[in-house]
Amino acid sequence: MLGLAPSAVKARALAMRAAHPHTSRMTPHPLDPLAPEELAEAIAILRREQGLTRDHLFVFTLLDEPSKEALSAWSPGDPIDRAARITVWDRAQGLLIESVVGLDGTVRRWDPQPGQKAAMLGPEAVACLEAARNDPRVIEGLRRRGIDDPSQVHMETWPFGIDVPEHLNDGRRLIWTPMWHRPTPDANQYAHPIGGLHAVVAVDTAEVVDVEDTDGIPTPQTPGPYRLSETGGGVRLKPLEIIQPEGASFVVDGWEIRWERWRFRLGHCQREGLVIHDVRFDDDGTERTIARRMSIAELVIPYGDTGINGAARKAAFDTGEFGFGNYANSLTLGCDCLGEIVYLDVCTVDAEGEVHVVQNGICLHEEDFGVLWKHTDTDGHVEVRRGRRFVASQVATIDNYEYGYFWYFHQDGTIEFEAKLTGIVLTRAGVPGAKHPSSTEIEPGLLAPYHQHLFCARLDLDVDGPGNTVIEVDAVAQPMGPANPDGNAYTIRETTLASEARAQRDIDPFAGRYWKVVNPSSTNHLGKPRGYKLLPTGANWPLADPESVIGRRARFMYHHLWVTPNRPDELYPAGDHPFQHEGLDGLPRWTAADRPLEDTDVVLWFTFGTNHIPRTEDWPVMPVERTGFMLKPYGFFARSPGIDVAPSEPKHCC
Ligand SMILES: [Cu+2]
Repeated sequence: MLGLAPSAVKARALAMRAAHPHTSRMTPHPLDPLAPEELAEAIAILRREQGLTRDHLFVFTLLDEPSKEALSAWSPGDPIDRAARITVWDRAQGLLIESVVGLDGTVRRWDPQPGQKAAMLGPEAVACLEAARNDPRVIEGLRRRGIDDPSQVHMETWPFGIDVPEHLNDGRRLIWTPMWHRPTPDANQYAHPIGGLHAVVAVDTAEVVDVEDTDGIPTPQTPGPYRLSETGGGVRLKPLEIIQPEGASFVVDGWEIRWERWRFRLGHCQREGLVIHDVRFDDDGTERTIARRMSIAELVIPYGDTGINGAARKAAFDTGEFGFGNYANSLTLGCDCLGEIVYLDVCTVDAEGEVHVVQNGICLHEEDFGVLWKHTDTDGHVEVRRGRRFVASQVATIDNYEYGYFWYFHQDGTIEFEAKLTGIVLTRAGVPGAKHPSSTEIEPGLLAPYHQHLFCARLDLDVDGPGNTVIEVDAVAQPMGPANPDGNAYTIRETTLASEARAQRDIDPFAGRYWKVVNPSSTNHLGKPRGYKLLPTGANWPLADPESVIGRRARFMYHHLWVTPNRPDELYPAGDHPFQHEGLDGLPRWTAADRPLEDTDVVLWFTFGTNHIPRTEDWPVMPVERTGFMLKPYGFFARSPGIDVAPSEPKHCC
C-alpha cells in the first residue's frame, strides 16, 4: 500500500476519478465511502478538537452511514452531511474510545469504552516483531535449531484464540509469534515452520514477557515452490479471449451500478471491505427494493489442533481484529477477471492517521453464465437464452490466506455471494510419520492443522419495503394413510420466526430448509406476500466447544441464522471489539431481549463457511475453495424475470 501525504491525497483523488473510463458521472451520494481528502480531514478535526497525541492510534475510520430516515429524506442535489465513525486507541491510558466526527468540524461523539481492547495495530506489530526478533532467548533458540540469521525468519503476530497463559493474564493485550525459516528471499514463507519456539509479547509496551522454547521437533526441510520461475508454468491451453465489441453493459456513476434491470450501490470500509447498498430491481417499470445493506460482517477462523506448537491458539477474527478492507489487494498487480473491467479505488486509514489509496481495489465486470433457460417443444421449436451475471469483487490477503468476496447479480433476480478461499495453508512442524489427530501431514514433518473458515453475512433486507417477516420453510413428508394412500405426498411447513429467541435457527438439509423474507403489506398477482428466500448453500458447523474461549468469543457461529430488528449500532456479530474479549458479545447479547420481529425492518445474520481438512493437493498454494449463499425471489415477481431476455447471436454455435 502507498502512504500519501495530505497534499498528495487530493491529487490522487482527482486522478482516481479520471481513471474510470465507464464512469460517465460522479454524482455524490450520502452512502459514498469517504474519499481520501474526507478521511484526512476527519482525522485532522479529531486531532485538533480532542488534542490527540502520538499515543492515540486509529483503529477503524469508517463512514458514519446516514440513517434510513435521513436517506429517504435526501434527494440528489441536496446538501450531504458527511461524518466519520472513528475508533481510537489511547495507548497511554489503555483506553478505547468511540467517536463520530462531522466534516463540518464538529466532534459529535466521544465515548470512552473502558474494558474494551483494540486489536494490535500496525506500528505495534512492528515494535512487537522487533522485540521478539532481538530477544536473546529467541536468538539462542533459533541458533540451537541451526538458524544463525534471525533476518531469515518470518514471524507473525497472532492473537490468543485460547486462554492466555495464567501467569500473564492480567488484562494486558498480548500476542504470540509463530515462526518460519525462510532460507532464501523467494522461498515459500510457510514451508519451514520452526517447532516449539514462540515469543509472547505485551502489545502496549512491546515487551517480550515470555519465550516458549519446548524444542525437540526439527524444522521440515521440503521446499514448497510455486512461483512461475520455479514451476515453469508448462501446462498451456490455447488462448481464450472475452471480447465485448460494444463495451460493457453496465454503467458506473460514482459508486452506483446499473446493469440489466438491477440498480445498487457499492461501498467499502476498512473493517468489512466490500459493502452492497440499496439493491433494487426494475419489475416492468416498478423499481422494487430488495436489500438496504449487505456485507460480510465477520470472518472467524478457529483452528482445531491440540498440538503443543501453538496451533490450538490460532483463531483469528479477520474482520473484527484485522480489518478485512485493510488488506484489499490492488488488482493492478494481477486480476484474473476477463472482459471489459472497471475498477474502483478504495481507501484505508492506518493507525497513525495516514490515508492510503488502494488502486483498483474493487473489480466490476460481467460474466457469461451458461444457459439461463431453455425449452424444446414437441414440434421441435426451441427457445434458449444465455445467461449473464454482473460481478463485484475484491480480494484480500491476510497473512497466509487469500479471500475473494464475489457478489453476483443474475438475470433471474438471484443475488449470490461467493467467498473464494486460496493462498497457503498455515503450517506447523511435527514428527514425520507420527499420528497427527488434527493435522494433515502434507510433506514430511510439515503439518497443516484442521481449521474452519466461518463467515457471517449481515443482510439488511428490505423486500419491497422495510416491513418484513421471516418464515422458515421445511419440506415435510405426509404420513401414509387415507390422506396419502400412495405414500408419495409431501408438503411444506411454514413457521413464522416471530421473535429473536425463535429466530435462532440451523440448517436442515433433510427438510430442504430455507428461510423466506416476505413483505406482508406487498402482495403479488395471487394475493401472496412478495418475498425473497435465503438459500443456505454453504453452511457448516463449528467444531470448537461452545464454552471454549473461541466458542464464547464467536458465539454467533452456533446458529446458522439469527434475525434481529435493524439497529444502526448492531453491526458486528461478535461485538465491536473481539480482541481478547471474554465473549458473548454481539448477537447473543442483543437477542437476549427477545425482541419481536414480525412486520419489522429485520436483519438476517447467516453463518456459512468451510471445514478445512487440508489435502496434500492444497500445497503449495491451495486451489480455490468456494462457499456462500443465495438470495432468490420467491413470489416477488409474477413470472420469471429472465423470460424476456433477448436471445444471443448464434454466430458462434450450431
Ligand atoms: Cu483453510
